[in-house]
Parts: sequence; structure tokens; C-alpha cells
Amino acid sequence: MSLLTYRSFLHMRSLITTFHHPTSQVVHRLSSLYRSRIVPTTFTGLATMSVPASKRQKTSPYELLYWPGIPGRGEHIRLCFEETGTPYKDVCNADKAAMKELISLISDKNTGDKTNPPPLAPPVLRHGDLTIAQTPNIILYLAPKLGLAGPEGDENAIYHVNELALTALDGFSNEAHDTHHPIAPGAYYEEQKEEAKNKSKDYINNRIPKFLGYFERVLQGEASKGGEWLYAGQLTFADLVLWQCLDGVTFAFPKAVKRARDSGKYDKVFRLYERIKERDSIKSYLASERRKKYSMGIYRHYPELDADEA
Ligand SMILES: N[C@@H](CCC(=O)N[C@@H](CS)C(=O)NCC(=O)O)C(=O)O
Repeated sequence: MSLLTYRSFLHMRSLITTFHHPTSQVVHRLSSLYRSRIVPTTFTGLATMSVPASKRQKTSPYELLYWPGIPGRGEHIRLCFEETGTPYKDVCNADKAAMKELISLISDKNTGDKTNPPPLAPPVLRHGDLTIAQTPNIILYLAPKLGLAGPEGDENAIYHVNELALTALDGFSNEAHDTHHPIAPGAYYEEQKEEAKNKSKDYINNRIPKFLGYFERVLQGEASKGGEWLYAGQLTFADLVLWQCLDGVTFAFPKAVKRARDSGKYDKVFRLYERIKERDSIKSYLASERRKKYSMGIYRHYPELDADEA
């Protein structure tokens, strides 16, 4: 079994656990079912030159393909749509059967089409004839269209905002994932529990404070223009990415984050977190069924990893 197929299998297993079908036999049967449905083996998008972006924007729906039932990395993209009231289709959540489309897209048989290379892993965004992957890349594509890339006329804004978003993803998404899978992303947590404990200890003692301290400095800095938002005094995709990252890390390490919050050292960061949560668009999204619960994705709560003392 290739690594990718194995990872897909692990994801399937996690998702199925989420849907309360815990036996491994069911998982095996479903996993092979999905694999056997990997048809067509190549993704057949439009075999033409790409449509100009301006035309695509007006005529095509935004379609997000991501594992159903969990927020995961797809959440960063959902939040951009939700905050700006942009219609989008969450393909695999809208129709569970559509997961075979996603499995087909990331199949190791897929070589892409005339204009789109194959994605390695979800999230994937489809917009007309364009298919792109990589969370920050998708957000970078969307942000100027949705008005989340900073002030118009500031030609450097998108690079600053992207820098901040990438930093949040480094510290609070990628590293957070590695706390429960420090050795092998394709193996079970139970197979790397001891290493996960050590990794989490370091994460809690050194990495969470380092990244929180960094964002506190960003908010103290002049370029934030007032310290309410990360850049230029207005909400950008960096704020949304940071929000989701903090929310996920809080789910995974509630005690550690509470200690950080209570320390008073990162008040601006936590105020930004609360400010976003209270925005009308975000508030109603969080209360809706579109917002999925954390379970076995990037952010997992293993009490044994959320050590009591610093
Ligand atoms: N750097 C990529 C990572 C994508 C990724 O790891 N996706 C996960 C789901 S959140 C996955 O299914 N990975 C399968 C694999 O890595 O084999 C991104 O930010 O989109």
C-alpha cells in the first residue's frame, strides 16, 4: 500500500470513527470500496487552456474538496468564504458520496489534466477549470477576490499578510499536528505515544509561547496600525488563519492555552481571538451545522499530552 493510500485509509478510519462505525472490518471494507472506485484513474477536467481569471470569477462557483466531518485544514478556506458571505460548495460535506471525487483527485494514478497538475492532498479548490491545492496557496488565490488581502493600493500588503498567515500555520497547525504524530504521519498515534509526549512537552513549554509572543509583538508593532488586527488596521486572511489555529490549539491543549491566556502576556492575541469570534458572520457560522466538530484531524485532544505544569 503506498503511503498516500495508507494515509487516505487512516483518514477514512478516523472519519468512520467519527461517524460511529468503529469496527476495523467495516473500515477495511469501506477503504477498499473507495479505492476500487478510483475511476477515472486520471482526473478529467476541461482539456483546454485556462479560462481568464476575471471570467472564471464571475461565472464559476467555488468548490472546496476536503475530508468530510472535520474542520481540518479545509477550515481556513471555509472561514474566508464565511467571513465574506461568499457562496461556496463544500463538496464532500454536501454529499458524502462525493468523497470518491476527492479520492480520485488524490489517487496515485492521477496525473492531472492539460492545465492542472494533480493535487497530493486536500484541501483542494475547484474554480471553473482551475484546480489548486495547498491551504495557503488556495487562500492566496481567494484573498484578493474576497477583499481579505489588506488595503487596496498597498502593493506589499499581500506578502506581509501571507507571511503572517504562513507563520501561524507553521506554529499552530503543522507543529500542532506533529505533537501527536512526531515520528510517522502514516502510523497510529498509539505507535508513537512516548515521542508524542516529549514533543508535546516541548510544544507547550517552548513553541506555543514563542508563537504567541511573536503575534503579540506583531500586534504591538506599528504596521498593525493599532493592534486590533495583524496588519494595517483591518481584518485580513492572516487574522482568520490565526483565529482558526488558536481555536484548534485550544481544543488540543486546553490547559496549556489557559495558562498562556491567564499569564496576561498575550492579551492582544487573545483579544483578537475574541473579536473574530464575535463577528456576526463568524458567530452565525460557528453556531451552524456547517462548522464541524474537532475529532481525529490535525487538532486532537489527548489529555496525556496536555501536561499540567509548564
Ligand atoms: N501543506 C498541505 C498539507 C495537506 C495535508 O497534509 N492534508 C491532509 C489533510 S489535512 C492529508 O490528507 N494528507 C494526506 C497525506 O499527507 O498523505 C496544505 O497545507 O494543504
